[in-house]
Amino acid sequence: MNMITNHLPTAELQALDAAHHMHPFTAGGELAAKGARVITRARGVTLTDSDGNEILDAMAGLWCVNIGYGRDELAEVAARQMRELPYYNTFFQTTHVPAIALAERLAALAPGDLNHVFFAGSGSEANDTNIRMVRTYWAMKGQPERNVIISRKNAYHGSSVGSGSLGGMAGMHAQGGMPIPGIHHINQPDWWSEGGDMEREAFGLARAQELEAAIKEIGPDKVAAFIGEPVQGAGGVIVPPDSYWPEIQRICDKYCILLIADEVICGFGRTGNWFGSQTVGIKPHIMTIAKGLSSGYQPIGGSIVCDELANVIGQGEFNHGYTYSGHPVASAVALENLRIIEEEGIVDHVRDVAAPYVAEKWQSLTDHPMVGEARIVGLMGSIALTPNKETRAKFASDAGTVGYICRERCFANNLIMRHVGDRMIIAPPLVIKPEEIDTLIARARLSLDEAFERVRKEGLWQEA
Ligand code: PXG
Repeated sequence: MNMITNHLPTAELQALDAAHHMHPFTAGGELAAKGARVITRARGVTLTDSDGNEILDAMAGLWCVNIGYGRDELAEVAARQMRELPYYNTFFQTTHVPAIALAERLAALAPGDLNHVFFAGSGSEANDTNIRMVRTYWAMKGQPERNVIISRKNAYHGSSVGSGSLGGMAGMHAQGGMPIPGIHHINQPDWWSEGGDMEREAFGLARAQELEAAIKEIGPDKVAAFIGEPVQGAGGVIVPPDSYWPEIQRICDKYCILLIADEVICGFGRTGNWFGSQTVGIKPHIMTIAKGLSSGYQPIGGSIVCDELANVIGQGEFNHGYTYSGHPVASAVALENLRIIEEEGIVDHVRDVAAPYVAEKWQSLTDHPMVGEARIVGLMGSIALTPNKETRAKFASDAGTVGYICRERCFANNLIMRHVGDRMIIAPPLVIKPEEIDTLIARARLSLDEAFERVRKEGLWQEA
């Protein structure tokens, strides 16, 4: 067997990768021509690639490495757990200590009566659980016709058939027979792109009221649940107007619709509270969790469920579960991650130190000619690129052309800042220090300048 190590030349690793590795959300041919960037190690907020470049990871991997890279405690817990009990399942009336301890911890951390955890291996799996759980709940309550779940366009809830259907990504729905029946999508609260002449708060209210209109149209006795990310992440860090969530909560309460908060990105400190639901002031019946639950050190997700739902579901057998539900190693690592977040005051660090420090600097980017708005909640932020700040115009080029140029400049300047269309987004590890925030902002500015120059040179500085 060939040993493939970090010591092979980058080009050789890239060729092997292109030959055998199919990448998620990636145009294969394009990647093969260019060669994937090979990441070899990481510490704190910094990645190292196979050429020795040191890159500031302003995306915390995929929004998940909340405590930063390189925490030995998690490696030690994993090794210990692997030696003691590497695997056992939680089906058929068995359990084990790591799953018990993690469920107990999550019940204590989650607000209100969210006291029960159904484990999964990822956010996608957890949202699939949610689809089946809310429909089963209503069926057990004698209302099986209550099976429609309302979500939003441009939401991201995962990539499996169920969770991808819950999500509102048109590009995903176009492939592989999605969405499944019984999912209804309303518009998102994206004021910058879709607000037209409306005031931001009035627009937020109007977009929330689309939920009420949809419920009336579908029939209140047919709607099971509404799902939303407190702050949309993969959709481009869309910070909703303040008016939005209180109105959604009012409508869910009025029609007895279950509220599912997808906390996969917002959870575990990202917004400056333990959960995004607390930041936007909602009381969900279910929270979807993953990512920051283990800071990405192990694949684990789940649904934290309120008493009423868990009690009703518990009256029968819920024919659902995954081989790795509550996996002992993943659970032990998640528990250790939560201990670190708690004992090191990482949520307080976000709220009191990092978020206020970055907010001002992030906002200052709006003085750049290409930046229309800059928004940030806790440590998830976005800037909208535009050729005209006054009118919030889009570029004449295909959406994402300018964003991609900017992202490429970021890469060249050793900064991972993603683009979603023509929005640039950040979600750095929560442990980021003020001086690292300075570096992030300096590299972002430099990359914006270089992108601006290229955009003008290539004749892309044009309004749609
Ligand atoms: N819900 C939300 C809100 C997410 O952001 C999922 C569910 C699905 O989780 P899993 O663990 O199944 O991936 C996510 C995942 C991106 C990107 O490009 C975002 C995610 C995943 C991959 C890429 O921003 N979010």
